[in-house]
Amino acid sequence: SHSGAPDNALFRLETQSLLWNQPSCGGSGPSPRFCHSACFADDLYVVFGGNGAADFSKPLGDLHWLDVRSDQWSSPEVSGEAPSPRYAHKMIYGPNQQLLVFGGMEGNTMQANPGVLYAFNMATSTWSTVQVAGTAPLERSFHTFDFIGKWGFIFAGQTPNGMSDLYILDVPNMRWARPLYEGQINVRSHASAVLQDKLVVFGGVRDKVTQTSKTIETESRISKKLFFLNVLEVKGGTAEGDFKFKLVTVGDSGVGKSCLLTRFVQDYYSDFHMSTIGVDFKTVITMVKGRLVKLQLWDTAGQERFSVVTGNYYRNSDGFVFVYDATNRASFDHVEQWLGQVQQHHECGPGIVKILVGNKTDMIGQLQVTEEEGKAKADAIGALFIATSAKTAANVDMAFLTAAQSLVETRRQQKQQPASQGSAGAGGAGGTIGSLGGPRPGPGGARGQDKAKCACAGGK
Ligand SMILES: Nc1nc2c(ncn2[C@@H]2O[C@H](COP(=O)(O)OP(=O)(O)O)[C@@H](O)[C@H]2O)c(=O)[nH]1
Ligand SMILES: [Mg+2]
Repeated sequence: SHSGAPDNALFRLETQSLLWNQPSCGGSGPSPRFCHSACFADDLYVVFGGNGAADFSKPLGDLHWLDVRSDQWSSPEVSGEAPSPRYAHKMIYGPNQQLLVFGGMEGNTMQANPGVLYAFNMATSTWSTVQVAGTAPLERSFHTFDFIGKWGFIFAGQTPNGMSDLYILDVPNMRWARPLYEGQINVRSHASAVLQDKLVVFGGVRDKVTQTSKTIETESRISKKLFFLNVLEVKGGTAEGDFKFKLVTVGDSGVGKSCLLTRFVQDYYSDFHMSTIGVDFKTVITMVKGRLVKLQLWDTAGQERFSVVTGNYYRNSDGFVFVYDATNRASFDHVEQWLGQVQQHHECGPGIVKILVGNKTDMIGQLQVTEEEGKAKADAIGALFIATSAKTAANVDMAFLTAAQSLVETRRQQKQQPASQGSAGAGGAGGTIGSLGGPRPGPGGARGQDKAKCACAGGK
């Protein structure tokens, strides 16, 4: 019907005959609802939550399932920490007979909090919250959540700051990871499906952020785009071992280093940034070409002067993120001095990645440094170049994930070099491999082999 009221009819498409029918089911099924979530748990078609009123005023928290062998509905007696009534969440059926629920809305507001993962144990009919390591995706709704292999994929949706992102829930290890993927898709209320090792995303509402002089406008339109997310080059899993890299941010005070890190790690930005004292680091686990990568991101807090930043900060770093403020020419002119400072404490050998980041590109009318100038300087100092805005999130993921990708490639090339070759590169402790301790990447990642220098690494 088109009365605008939620519905509770159940339809079934016979895939052989392509005929739709409405099975007559026994038991009492779910009340009329929309924006609920449903998935199969073996022979049970499970429905959880939703909203019972067209004006979104009746969030629901009940659980129902239809046994497709008998076409009988039932509603289990549940115990434990159940999620509050919600809609626009997503539910998947994971291993160990567990339903996993992420996101959703209770009312009309959302906060920039990390999302909570709920589990429902089908064997014991018990709800619980799951402890997951790593940085959780922000609270969101109208996202998708799919289970492929051993991983749950949470994609985009509506977050308090409207940004799209992709998170992987590594289910066996209960750990959040963020993969590298090309292109940023701001989408919500999309539909997803799994095709072998690909996540297929169709439709949704896409927010396009356009920058005119001095203004940023968001335009929403309904999409008919079909995306294939090839993130599942991860099929090989993490058997080869993880990479760990230390990345250090460098640059004048006020250029936006802390904002960039906060945007990358928590997908959050505020104009009113509180600075902390001392040196701080954040850890992100990401996925690059099927390998888990742990990025340790170091940030100085306040007092960025050449004399103050000490060798400890740079020691054993695998990469340097030089940041300038594109609306502040002095901060751009200081980049060479920062490089000089780094080089006093660090070898900057061939395995090291350098990235030059021109930040605050959202301030169109006030730019003092062009991208061309940025690129030229990056070339001159053997760095990659990326223009970002921590405020709009433009290219922020790209900046850090490009660094990670470049390091992974460099390490792979190094592994292929015989240990005796190319030892012309300055030796010594300068943080190449082994910087963070713990297991090092790859098969045969013995330190002797790691010391092999690669003439072609670093920079581009
Ligand atoms: N317009 C705009 N302002 C930014 C951006 N990134 C940071 N800021 C502002 O610049 C100020 C300094 O940022 P912060 O991250 O503390 O700089 P840090 O000293 O390098 O860590 C903050 O007050 C932010 O509001 C950006 O991309 N665009
Ligand atoms: Mg700072």
